Amino acid sequence: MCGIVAAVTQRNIINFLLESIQRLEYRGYDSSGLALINKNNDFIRVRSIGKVKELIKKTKNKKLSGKIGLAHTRWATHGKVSEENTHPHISSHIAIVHNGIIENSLKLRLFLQKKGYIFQSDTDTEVIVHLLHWEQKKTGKSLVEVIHNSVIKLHGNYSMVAMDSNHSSKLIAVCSGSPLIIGLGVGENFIASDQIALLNITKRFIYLKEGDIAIIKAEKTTIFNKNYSIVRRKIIESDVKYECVKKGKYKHYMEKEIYEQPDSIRNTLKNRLKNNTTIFFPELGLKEINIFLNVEHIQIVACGTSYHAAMVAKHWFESLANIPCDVEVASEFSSRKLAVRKKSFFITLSQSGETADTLTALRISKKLGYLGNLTICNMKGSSLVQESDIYLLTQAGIEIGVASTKSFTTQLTVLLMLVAKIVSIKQKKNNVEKKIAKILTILPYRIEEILKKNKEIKNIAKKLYNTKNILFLGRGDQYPIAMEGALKLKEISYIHAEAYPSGELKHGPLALIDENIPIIITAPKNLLLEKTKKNIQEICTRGGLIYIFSDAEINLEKNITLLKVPYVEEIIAPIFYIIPLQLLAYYIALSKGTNIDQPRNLAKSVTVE
Ligand code: HGA
Repeated sequence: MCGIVAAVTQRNIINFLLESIQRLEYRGYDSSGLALINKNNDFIRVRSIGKVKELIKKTKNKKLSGKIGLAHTRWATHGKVSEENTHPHISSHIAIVHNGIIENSLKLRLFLQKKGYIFQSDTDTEVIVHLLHWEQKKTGKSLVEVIHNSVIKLHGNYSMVAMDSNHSSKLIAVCSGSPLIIGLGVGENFIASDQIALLNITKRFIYLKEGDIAIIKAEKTTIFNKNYSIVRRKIIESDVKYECVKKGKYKHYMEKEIYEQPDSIRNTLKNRLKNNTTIFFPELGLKEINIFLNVEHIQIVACGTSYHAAMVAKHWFESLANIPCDVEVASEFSSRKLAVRKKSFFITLSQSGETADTLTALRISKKLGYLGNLTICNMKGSSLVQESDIYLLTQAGIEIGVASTKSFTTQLTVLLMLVAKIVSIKQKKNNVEKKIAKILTILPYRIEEILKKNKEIKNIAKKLYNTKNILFLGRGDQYPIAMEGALKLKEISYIHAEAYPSGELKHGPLALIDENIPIIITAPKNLLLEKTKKNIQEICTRGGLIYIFSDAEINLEKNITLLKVPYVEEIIAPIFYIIPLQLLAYYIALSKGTNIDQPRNLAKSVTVE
């Protein structure tokens, strides 16, 4: 959350800052702002509430010019959405943009107020900039030294970029709790929260590590690690294409990302399936194979959509590999005393690899005696990838829509391959692996088929978009799919949606049923179908409006709408059945006219706890 971009160049960077910060808007869209140092070595600051387009409007006709500057798009944590609270914050000759939360900001604010500082905002960020100014005034040291000496006084996360109008040739960046990536140019250098912001300028990136402080000049960058020793960090050549960040023929990123799923799954399978019979993870070495040979329990920790993927994986770990698996929301995992099972292995899931709750859980897990840990993540170079023993990358490509779609189905693809591999390692035979490898090769085609149902789903959406509440039901591995379907709908249409296991309805929620509450059920033809049919009957007799997605024959009573979906192999049914629910949420939101890619109050990549 919160997007940062900054540059030090030989040219006027105003357009670069505006374009790049707009590309980071998915990280927060409460307000945005920028500051430049002009040729007289003065700060020029422009800030605006709302989307970056408001900031662009404000900068028009202003003839802004500067070769060094920084910009920010805010997801407010401290202080309401207002222009005063919008970054950059300035204290005399120092300006900063910040991503994170300063937990002891109140105490520091009181201290600084006593020293005579007058605060212009309610943010925790303004505390940092006055603290830096105070320390510099006191010690006369350079900004980088002052930052190095001051960060120990800050509790919490303080990824930030600072500049000093008395020394206008450099930016100072600090990486703490959320990502900062240096983009290397020719005679110019950049820094941003995400490579997306810089892809049209450079492909060469350095991912700062936790605790790093960097001095970025046009010709040179110098990085200090957390012990304040100069370090060389690896330069990564990005293979992400700039075109990926364009919507192309689609109206919304979310729509594009839903339709990209066959290809993102193909990319995730690429180089991992040999002859369509063997699953191949080059990332797993002898050490990991030994761990999986001995593992007796799996603990998965994740948030949001990734948590739902973990819930599906629990079914696979237990039914295919016979390994008990527990799944927990990351913020809860970190909020209680934990009893760790014997020979347990720890797995995290995250699209961005920067999810603060999940990172905290991983850090806690390292002290608890797990056999090891692994992350399944979409972002190479992210904090979770860097801090985990091993990582398996999903190849979903850049996901910009705040509501995750393709990252969910590619996570599930990797999870199913992983379970199959573990079965082979543990059972020393590969019949399950062979079967799953074969089925996974068909999966992208199955998804292409279900995507063709878009028109019928759109028609259902037209009937539902005015509803206030919707229930989602699923049984077995379809229950997490119901949860994910409900989450998609809540996120982008603001309709209240709840998911229940189908069998649980009679234990309470049945009381809600009347002719005004639609119920969405995914019911693949499997051993559980007969029980689900009984639940459908119970709802029918109480007048509920039922919409069923199924490949089975269902008796059509007057309040049942059946959307017949193509056949799919049972094991991949969760990956398949989420697609119509994603489309349903999308078309409902489209009919309602909500902001689909940037729903209110949300941001992608949740980098605060
Ligand atoms: N605490 C700062 C920055 C917010 C942030 O990083 N959000 O993800 C503020 O409220 O402005």
